[in-house]
Amino acid sequence: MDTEVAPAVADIAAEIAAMDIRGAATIADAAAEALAIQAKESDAETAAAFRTEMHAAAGVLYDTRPTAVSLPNTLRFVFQSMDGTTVEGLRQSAVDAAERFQTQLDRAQDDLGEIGANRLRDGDTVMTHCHSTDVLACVEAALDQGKDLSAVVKETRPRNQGHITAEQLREWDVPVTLIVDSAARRYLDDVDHVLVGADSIAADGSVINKIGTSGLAVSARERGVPIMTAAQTIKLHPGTMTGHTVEIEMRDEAEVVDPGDRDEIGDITVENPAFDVTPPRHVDAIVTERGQFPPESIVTLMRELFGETSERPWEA
Ligand code: RUB
Repeated sequence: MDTEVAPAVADIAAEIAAMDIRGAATIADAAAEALAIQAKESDAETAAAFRTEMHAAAGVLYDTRPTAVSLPNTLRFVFQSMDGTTVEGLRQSAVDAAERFQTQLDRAQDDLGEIGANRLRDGDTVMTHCHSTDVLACVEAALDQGKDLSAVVKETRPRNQGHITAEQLREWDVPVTLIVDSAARRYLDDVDHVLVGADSIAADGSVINKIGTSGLAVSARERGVPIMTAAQTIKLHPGTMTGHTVEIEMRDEAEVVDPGDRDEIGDITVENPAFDVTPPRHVDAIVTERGQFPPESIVTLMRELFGETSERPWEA
């Protein structure tokens, strides 16, 4: 019989899958919250039953979206910290670990923001793609330092996460120009930096981020505009140290073509990859809470943080 997970955990998983909860850092925060809920609401009578429930909850969360490694990294953190021989002991350690993880997540974003802000000068214009809270932390820290910034924001089809970025920047009184994705090259001459986030960073320094990032990076290189990735260390993908590649999520074609128009177009294939891979040679710096790194040297930090392991302690 399948182990039941707490209804609130199933709800959070459904919200991640539907992208009501989205963005790698926000997904990580929600996954930690969900594990804490599962631990608190468990009525397991034995330590073994409690662990089985926690594994089931982790499995439901893990299966939501495949590309953001922040999700399995969250599960790993909580499971590695879960300790005890009694239900109460395990419960307390899981709840404490989830809370600690969330606190560290917030602190890491603040620290990363300070580091990223140092790359931005007063009067700079930045170009953004998608909506990244790590990128916005850099912008916010630069504004707090008294720098004036303006932004060219790509809308980011098909889900238009650029609108969320634009709204946030306007709340901070940053002048925003919203453009369609295909206009990016034209506007690169007007900007000083391209700022993007990451869902995963591979051991070779490749940046896996919202579809369109790699094309933007190629154009930015051609124009000599520096491209910076803002990514907390929970975006580092330990599995890539042992040769695994990052799975790119393919989403529903209805995000691309309105189902009402589908028949009229005729018999075509529609594909909707949500992410792409930008090779390290097209990225100038990866900014983390541990400092900024040239992409090619990020593996050193990965080894320090994860060792050589890519184990999955959340799997039973
Ligand atoms: C979001 C996306 C973001 C990264 C980083 O994609 O690609 O750039 O997740 O975000 P989606 P953050 O909208 O499909 O989840 O810096 O907030 O972790």
